[in-house]
Amino acid sequence: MNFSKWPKHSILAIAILTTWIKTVIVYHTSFEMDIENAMQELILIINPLSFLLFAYGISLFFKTAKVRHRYLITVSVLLAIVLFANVAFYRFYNDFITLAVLFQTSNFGDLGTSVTEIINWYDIFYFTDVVVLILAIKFLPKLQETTPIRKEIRRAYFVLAVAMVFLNLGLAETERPQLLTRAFDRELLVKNIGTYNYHLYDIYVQSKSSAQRALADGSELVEVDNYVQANQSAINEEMFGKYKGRNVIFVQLESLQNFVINNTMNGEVVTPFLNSLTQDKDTYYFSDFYHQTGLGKTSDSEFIVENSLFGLGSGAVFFTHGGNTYNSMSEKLNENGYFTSVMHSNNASFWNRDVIYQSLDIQKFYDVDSYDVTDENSVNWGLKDIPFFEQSVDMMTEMEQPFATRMITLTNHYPFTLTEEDIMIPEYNSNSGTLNRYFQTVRYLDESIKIFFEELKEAGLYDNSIIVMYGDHYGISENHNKAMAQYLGKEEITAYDSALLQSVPLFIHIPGSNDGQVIDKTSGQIDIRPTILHLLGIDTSNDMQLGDDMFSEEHEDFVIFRDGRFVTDQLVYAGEVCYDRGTGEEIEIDACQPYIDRALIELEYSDQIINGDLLRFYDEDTGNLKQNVIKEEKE
Ligand code: GP9
Ligand code: MN
Repeated sequence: MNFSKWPKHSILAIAILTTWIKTVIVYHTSFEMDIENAMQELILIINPLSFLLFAYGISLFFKTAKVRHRYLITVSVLLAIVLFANVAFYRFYNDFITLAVLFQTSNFGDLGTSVTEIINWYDIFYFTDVVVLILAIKFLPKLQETTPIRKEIRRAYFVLAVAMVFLNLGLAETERPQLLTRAFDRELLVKNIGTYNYHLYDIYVQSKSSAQRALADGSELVEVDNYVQANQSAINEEMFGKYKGRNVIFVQLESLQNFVINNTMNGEVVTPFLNSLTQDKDTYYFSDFYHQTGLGKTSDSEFIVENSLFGLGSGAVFFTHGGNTYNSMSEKLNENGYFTSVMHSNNASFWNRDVIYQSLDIQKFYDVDSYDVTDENSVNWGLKDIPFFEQSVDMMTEMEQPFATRMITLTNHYPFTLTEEDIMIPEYNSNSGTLNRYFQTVRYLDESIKIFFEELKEAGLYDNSIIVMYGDHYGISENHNKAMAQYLGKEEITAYDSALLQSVPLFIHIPGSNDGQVIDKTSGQIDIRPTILHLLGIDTSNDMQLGDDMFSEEHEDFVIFRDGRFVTDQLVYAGEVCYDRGTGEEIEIDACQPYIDRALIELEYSDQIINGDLLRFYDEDTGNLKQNVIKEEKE
């Protein structure tokens, strides 16, 4: 090879290429990333490039080759350290590093003892690109060392870098819509925007929330507390503690909306088992109950139920505030002798569950690794609901009692697909494949719950438990309005209809209670925490919660959605229009105004608590501010 022919920017090109190739090899050898199609593979291959072009490209601004080379070596060493740190972390936690976790020092207690097991001698290969770069600088002839770099070249170079960013984001958006706004999962982020960009994104999200946290001092809580106290209804004495000591099994029913309950599709009953529960002597069926989730979807509904606070207006609070102090329902249950867990057959890192569950004091997460998942028993997102319930009940028999667990189903999730043998009713006939298939997966979900009840009885867990089941969020978005209008026999779906379609079913099934009823009080997920804790005889009068006991005589028919819409027994407010609930007619805004104001206040208080991490200042045993915390934080 004739070295004198090497072009001027060879060193920069070598730095970019070697780190790029190394990163792609590391993706494939050191992380377990499910690549499902050629597009995902392509995104994975190109995703380190945009960041590397920028990071190394800054060298073009330095005048002498010497400084340029020093800079390139420094960057390559730093990037190698970052990548290797992720590899080491992944070996232990099966997850990528996030700033929030780095600062949760308790995590590293575990890591410290096993560093020697995590790191091997051959890990030196993770620094191969640094070595190649140093050798290249040493041995390649130094051409035109001091000529300054032409502006046009620099400009063209950065135009190319920006184009790479757009290409990457564009491809990622087609593969995963709303990737950045919803921030589902670190694995998905890394898969789509690359490790290095992922860290930038994480730094941005975390610094935004720590700035808000740093500015808070707890004094904001006084006003919130007054509001909360004024809004708590008197407890229902008869119900308080009536089921003390029972196990509680929450079942989050994926994407289940209320419109399918007691309804048919082309003559087929969609939810025969759940329909029977609406008439059952041991079941309270709440027929005017709503989800209150935002972009965090499933995770928001978990958050709302645990904390009786709203999720956030943008992003998923599970991600953005996973390290906050919370006074969760699980924490209260632990204090009252319960063993708390979540059962869900997905990666632990999805929705940042592995991290926030520690903050929520959930004692055990039965994630995908607790289940036997095979090609035969899975579809769509993973383990089918019937084997999920069967395997979960087996694990429940081993749990220390009383226990409280939250089971999260998966099969009735977009794109609503089933394998042939699980199809029990035909598809619907609209222009929306999504809605057409939805009825079939809902039918399957219904069947799985029936089997779940039978399994609980067989395992001897049924009589001593309370089973609380609710839809987590809508399954059919407004993109399918035309098909929905056809199904509901309406001309069109208006903002009024859309709001009412956010109703999800809630069943509180209490074996032996003999008091089953259909309850049409207007309520929402935020009310579950106080309602259930009160049934178990656990006091919540000092808790910073925005929900209200649904069994209270004073419970107000008023439910607020995350985007400011609301529903009462008389009114619906949506699309900035006030509707008479009974007729669906538009009415004067004055009728809605007091509720509009209250909705904004409640959402604002909830945001303040979360953004300021205010519960770290609050002592829920006494209902007072922790004075010492305020002082410490200020020092
Ligand atoms: C993932 C599952 C689905 O674990 O809970 O989340 P979703 O997409 O419905 O928010
Ligand atoms: Mn969901």
